[in-house]
Amino acid sequence: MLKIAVQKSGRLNEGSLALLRDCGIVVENGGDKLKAEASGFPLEVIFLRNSDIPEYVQDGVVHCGIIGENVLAESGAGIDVLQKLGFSRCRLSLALPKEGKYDGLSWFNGKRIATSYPNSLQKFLKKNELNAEIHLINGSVEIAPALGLANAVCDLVSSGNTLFSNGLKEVEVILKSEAVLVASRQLDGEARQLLDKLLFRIRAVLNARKYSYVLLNCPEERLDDIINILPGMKSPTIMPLAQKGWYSLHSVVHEDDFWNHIDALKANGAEGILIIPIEKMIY
Ligand code: PRT
Repeated sequence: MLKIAVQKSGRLNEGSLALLRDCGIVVENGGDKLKAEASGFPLEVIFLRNSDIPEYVQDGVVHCGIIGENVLAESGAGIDVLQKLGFSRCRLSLALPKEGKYDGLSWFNGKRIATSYPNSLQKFLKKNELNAEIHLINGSVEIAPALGLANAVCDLVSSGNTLFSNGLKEVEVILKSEAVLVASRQLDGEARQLLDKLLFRIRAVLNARKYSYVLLNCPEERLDDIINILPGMKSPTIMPLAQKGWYSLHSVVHEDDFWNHIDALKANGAEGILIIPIEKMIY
């Protein structure tokens, strides 16, 4: 049985369980349960605080876990990132009162910075040869400048609303983060095999989330142009329509190119374009 640690409650919990669900693994997350056996895969889920997970993985109490990259960077735990998971994206940033004149990194010299991420901040200050004082606060870091406790803050930012409503502006990004699957470096044979199987399912789900399936109709004389726009995984599927001289073309399109491709398809005579989500994608 593979043991995975998932955040008990908070921003990572829902995305983690949704990812497992999309992998065909159902976990009951009711009440104050500390652990639950999943159905659909030999998996035991241990519910922990996000910040505690790196240590549990490092010590081999669990085989793997889903955490925010920022937590791993801060903990410095000796564990491996197996896969970026594409949710709970945020950044660890430096911010200061919006009326302050910011003229580059040297602004921080001699300043006091409030943060819950002292190790990541210390590393950044050292790398940039800055001499600032770190003021450790657990929670509500953004109010520190208004209380006169610090000149600036180093905190997680997602939409930027918290900084804005506290009269702060973001001036430097220290690191970017998203949810990641991490694993212990010492796994026995069975755990390693199960983890490989889980990773295979996760990758199939993540690939599918990045692509859509496209079906369209086009006249024969535009087929080559359309194939150039939509090369597909290997090459597109082409089928004749009942109407002579017309074809149906099926392919996949990546989310990054999606709207550009749709515009180009329309401009090249594609009609009746259907876009369908893909559930799993295995190369
Ligand atoms: O208690 P536990 O250790 O389990 O969790 P946690 O204290 O890390 O709490 P949680 O659930 O708040 O965050 C879990 C993880 O979600 C973090 O470690 C990040 O990897 C990720 N994440 C993504 C965020 C945010 N976005 C985020 N916006 N974590 C915190 N925030 C906070 C931030 O600290 C600030 O207070 O949200 C506020 C800013 O948000 P915006 O949208 O106003 O910019």
